[in-house]
Amino acid sequence: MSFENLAGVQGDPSAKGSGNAATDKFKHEAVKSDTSKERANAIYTDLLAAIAEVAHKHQITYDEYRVLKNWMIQVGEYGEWPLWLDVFVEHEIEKINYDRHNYTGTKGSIEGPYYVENAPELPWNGEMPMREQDKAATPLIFKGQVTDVDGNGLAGATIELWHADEEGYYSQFAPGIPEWNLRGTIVTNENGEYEIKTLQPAPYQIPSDGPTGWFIDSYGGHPWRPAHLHLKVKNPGYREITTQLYFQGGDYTDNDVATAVKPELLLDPQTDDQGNNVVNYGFALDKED
Ligand code: MBD
Ligand code: FE
Repeated sequence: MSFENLAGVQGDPSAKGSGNAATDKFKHEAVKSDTSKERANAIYTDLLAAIAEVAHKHQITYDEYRVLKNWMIQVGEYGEWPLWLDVFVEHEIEKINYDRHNYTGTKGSIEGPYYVENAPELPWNGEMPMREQDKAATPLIFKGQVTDVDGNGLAGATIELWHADEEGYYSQFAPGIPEWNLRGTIVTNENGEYEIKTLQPAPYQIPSDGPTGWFIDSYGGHPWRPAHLHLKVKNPGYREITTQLYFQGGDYTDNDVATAVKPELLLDPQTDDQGNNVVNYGFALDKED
């Protein structure tokens, strides 16, 4: 294991920039929970027992303990807790909260650290806001219908779509990108349909020159996620879906660093005569319970 450059590292400003932006954004969210003292006690007791078990099992040394402390300080200073937690923990929370219900609609996946609410509205057949340079990527025409679980179209449902540009940057989490680049809120037509033009995303390397990257290096892992689209689909009276869509056969669909791929979420776009990738995907929303 190599931890020697942990202290006083001068990371690339992009990792620190997107990290701290994600932390600042999260700090503005009103987070609260009505967890009781009894439940907190049960959770913390088991959590500390799990830590004790690992420490004993692996006979953790004092040097290793100090490296952990230093690393945790660095994750905070780089603003990477949203990144680290969403990559390594969120998928378990998502699974627990999905499995608790008898949902039959579209599967969810993790939100990740780069969602921003209130992206500008787009018509059902619009184009995602993008720069001239983004148009060098292969266009992706993403279309389909939002329905209930019986297949009835849901008019006026919203699909919030956000994804990285061809260099792997998300607007509002990296400098120099227009505020709402590759972010939009699509409103379905009277049949629940949508058809949106965006660009084909590429495999994505999570910011890896900060403490999350050191963590991954330390165990010989890789920092890649498969190419993905992020989505939130909403319609009043229905369960809100937060999910991601991936591309069949794409790199890292089998070994996503964030463990967030599900087979139901793989797209298989076809190329049309104009060289666009075209894909149809239907979202089925469960009734709120
Ligand atoms: C991402 O784009 C992402 O989707 C996740 C889960 C973590 C880091 C960056
Ligand atoms: Fe992402």
